[in-house]
Amino acid sequence: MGYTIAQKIIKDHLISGEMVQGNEIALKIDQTLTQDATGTMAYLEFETMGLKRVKTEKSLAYIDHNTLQSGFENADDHRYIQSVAEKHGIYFSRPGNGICHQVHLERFGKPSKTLIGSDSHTPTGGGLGMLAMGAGGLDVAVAMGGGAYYITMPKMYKVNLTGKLKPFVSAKDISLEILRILSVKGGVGAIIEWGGEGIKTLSVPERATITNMGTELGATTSIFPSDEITREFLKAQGREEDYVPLESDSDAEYDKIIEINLDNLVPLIACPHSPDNVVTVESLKGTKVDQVCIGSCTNSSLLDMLKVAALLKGKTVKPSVSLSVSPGSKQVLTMLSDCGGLSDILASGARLLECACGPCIGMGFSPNSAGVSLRTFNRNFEGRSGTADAGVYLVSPETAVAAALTGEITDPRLLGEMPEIKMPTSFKINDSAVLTPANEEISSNVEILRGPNIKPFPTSKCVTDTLSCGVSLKVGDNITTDHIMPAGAKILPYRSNIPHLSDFCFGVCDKDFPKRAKELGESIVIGGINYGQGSSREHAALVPMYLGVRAVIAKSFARIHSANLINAGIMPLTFKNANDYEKINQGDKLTLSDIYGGMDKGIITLKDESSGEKFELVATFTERQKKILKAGGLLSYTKEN
Ligand code: MIC
Ligand code: SF4
Repeated sequence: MGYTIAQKIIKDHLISGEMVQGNEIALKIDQTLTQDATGTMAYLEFETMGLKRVKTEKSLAYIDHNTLQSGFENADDHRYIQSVAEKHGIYFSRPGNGICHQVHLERFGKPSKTLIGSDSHTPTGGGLGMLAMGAGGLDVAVAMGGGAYYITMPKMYKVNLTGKLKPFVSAKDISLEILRILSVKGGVGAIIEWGGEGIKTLSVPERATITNMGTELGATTSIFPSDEITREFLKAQGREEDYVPLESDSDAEYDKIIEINLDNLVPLIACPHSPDNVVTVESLKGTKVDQVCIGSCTNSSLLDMLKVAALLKGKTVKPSVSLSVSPGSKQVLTMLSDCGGLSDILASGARLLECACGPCIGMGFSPNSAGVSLRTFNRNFEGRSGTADAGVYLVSPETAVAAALTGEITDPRLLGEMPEIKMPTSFKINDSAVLTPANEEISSNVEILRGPNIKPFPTSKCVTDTLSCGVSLKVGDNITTDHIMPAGAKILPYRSNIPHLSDFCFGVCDKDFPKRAKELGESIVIGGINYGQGSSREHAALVPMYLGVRAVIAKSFARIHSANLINAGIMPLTFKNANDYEKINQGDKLTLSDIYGGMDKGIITLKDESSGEKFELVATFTERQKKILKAGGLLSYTKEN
């Protein structure tokens, strides 16, 4: 049997484990990236390991999330990261240089390499044929130190594209179509390979839009072959030498094959509050729109921006709509400006935001109350925009422009002729905003700059053989990390201050949770299907850990969050019988006994002391995970070892 693209990369990077679906495998990691909102924590963890220099081929620290400096906190964190990077051999991408995934794609990603990033949209690199995965900060810290990255050997899915996109239908619509087909949990445990004749019509940035948004499927990652289109892109970026061809074998086997005919695709839109809530744009026509945002790591490439500029040229944004445009990188912004596209965008009445995540993570530009916001982003989770009652819709750049010009949801095909946009054959290269680390001889002189906002890493407790405590919270299906640990301009500056963050934990679901959890001392959280979907933020595990959560019992978990819980010493357990979920109530007292024996058997018994009923919980942990839990988390485990 032949290999899929991902299996080939896994085979070349396998340190231990068997490439058998469901087995734990350890991978060698070639590149890492961090962003600032998860980076401070990752570097504090890296420092704790006591290593002098990173051992990867290339590690980068990007500043793109917390660029709103409304107090000393973010600026201090940036300085901290910059100094750690300089000292430990990490390249530092300065604020303003762009969104980590866009810059990484342009300047550093390489086909056939492995990349992990402390950000769930790291799979953007799959557009270049990399095996790129999102991970918790601690996993990234370990990889920087030369340690392996552990994943469960995924299933392999293939999406075959045929045909060619019609004008005004774009890569984003392909992403929305696959979300419509598979849902936000349809990719869990799988790597999605994109292939078929149709991919030959997609440039690298378009492919990257698709692999970026594959995160919303819950997939481990998504990947495209590395072909002539990849070579052209790398050549245009002045790094043709990074090109290596990569494709799956003709007899590779897949667990699922999905066919999408691009000829039949129409403009799509994801409705509040989930990226898989997808309908046609046409079906919502006439809905009044208050705000439109174009940008984010999904749709901020030069290609996207040139399209937007061409469609806005000579036209004016409706007075009732506020339009923001954030180019993905300094390269994109410079080239957009040089060709005159930026002037066309500004002349239309759009507001230019800096090359950063911005509104995507609620860092400014929150919508008006109960506002309707159309965004070219990848997530529309409740409250994420910063306005609790806003309705956020996810769309392509074409659909975003149509709404900005008409003031309502409008099928972009009504805009007339689609201007022809070509990718440049050479990009403008200027890496001045990427700082090279100090060399080994002088790095010991580099002083680490720590601000007062950086609080010590919270200590976790070891998993004991018996756990007896109350249920502090019961939540439903598809709870996102934005529910567990919200972001936004008011909270994000405290990403290195767990005690302060803890006041906001689960704020979207229940404002009293932090107080209740503290009163209980130790507690258990009950969740539904796909618990912890969304971001890679380990804060969604570290903060509950700080508040005394010892186990989360759910119907199923999202991959990165489940790993983050284990890393924080919290047991992720699933109901053997999903209906038992109904029988446990918030406030019940639960006892889990013989936990160690149960971990070996794969089943732990739970007694609900309030009802007297007993239930079975699935506890399938690898030997390594059991040791991590018993040690009280990955940091203690790593130190012990
Ligand atoms: C996101 O898109 O949710 C984020 C902000 O980029 C996160 C990381 C974070 O929470 O800092 C992610 O996707 O992992
Ligand atoms: Fe930034 Fe948004 Fe992309 Fe997350 S999804 S990395 S917040 S642009």
